Amino acid sequence: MGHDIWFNGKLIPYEDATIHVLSHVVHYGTSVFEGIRCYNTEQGSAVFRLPEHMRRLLDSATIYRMPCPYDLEALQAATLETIASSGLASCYIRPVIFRGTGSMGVNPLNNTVDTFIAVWEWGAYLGPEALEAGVDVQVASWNRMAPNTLPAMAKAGGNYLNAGLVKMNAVLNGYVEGIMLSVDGYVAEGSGENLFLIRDGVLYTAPVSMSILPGITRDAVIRLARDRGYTVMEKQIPREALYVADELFFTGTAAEITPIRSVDKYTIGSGKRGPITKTLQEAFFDIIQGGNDPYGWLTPVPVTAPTEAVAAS
Ligand code: PPE
Repeated sequence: MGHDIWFNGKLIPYEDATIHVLSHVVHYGTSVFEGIRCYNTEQGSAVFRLPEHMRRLLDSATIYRMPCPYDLEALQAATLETIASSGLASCYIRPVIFRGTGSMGVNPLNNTVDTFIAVWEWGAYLGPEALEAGVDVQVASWNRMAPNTLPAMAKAGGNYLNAGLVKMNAVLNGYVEGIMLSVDGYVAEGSGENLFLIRDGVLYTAPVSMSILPGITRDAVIRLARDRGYTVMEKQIPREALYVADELFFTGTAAEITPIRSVDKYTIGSGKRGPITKTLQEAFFDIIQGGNDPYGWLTPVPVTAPTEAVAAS
């Protein structure tokens, strides 16, 4: 069935990776997590920005006062071990730190802090055609959380109750995704992606003060764009700027760089992937597919001896 899961320090069979119904996380959403991708590059399997993801995971745990017994190095080693044991050349990686059993009630301080890492195969997040054709989206009627309610910088399980409402409405209305506005009505991000807008050759994206998740793909795209001579500005984007954009795209580990071809049935640009979006996708794919790594963003997965089953296939 599924691949072995690294649970509190060791790999265990998929079937055995279970938790108790009275775990704190089940009742109160007390988990922090990451989404990371391992790519089968032309130079071998490699994980994209592994230290940056694990640092954000530990930051999320710190914000929620979850003392994780594993440090940055240990989490990276555990990830590589989990991938290697799966035999997958490319996969999505999901590390989670959560509050387990101990006592009931809101206070999590007396509950266990448990850590696991799972891997699975995951294709294009917003549909197989999306990376080229682009997606149709709507502005969500649910806002991103206000500052000083839930910490937006933490990638916490509970945040995704809000994201789930946005995603369900979008899908039930016939769209692929919803764009959330901040509490004061500026563009924030998608339910699981950051957003970039292009107008007259300049890239705009919401600042972290708009309660966005500070995306690692967002950071990579800012870097790739600036190094190609584009101006990138982190500033407040009014909702209506979406409707008159030349190009729009989402960024995220799962979504990678996905063009947006319409918002609220306004056609964006020519209704197809725009030229700057394509340039940035190509730069990104040169790293994750080609394995060319000018920024040091790839961590190679150590090659293990193939098992009989793998060798036979
Ligand atoms: N905003 C949100 C709310 C978000 O969940 C993600 C990642 C991003 C921005 C982009 O961040 P980064 O991956 O560091 O570039 N969303 C993850 C979870 C998706 C899911 O459905 O689960 C992801 O892309 O892995």
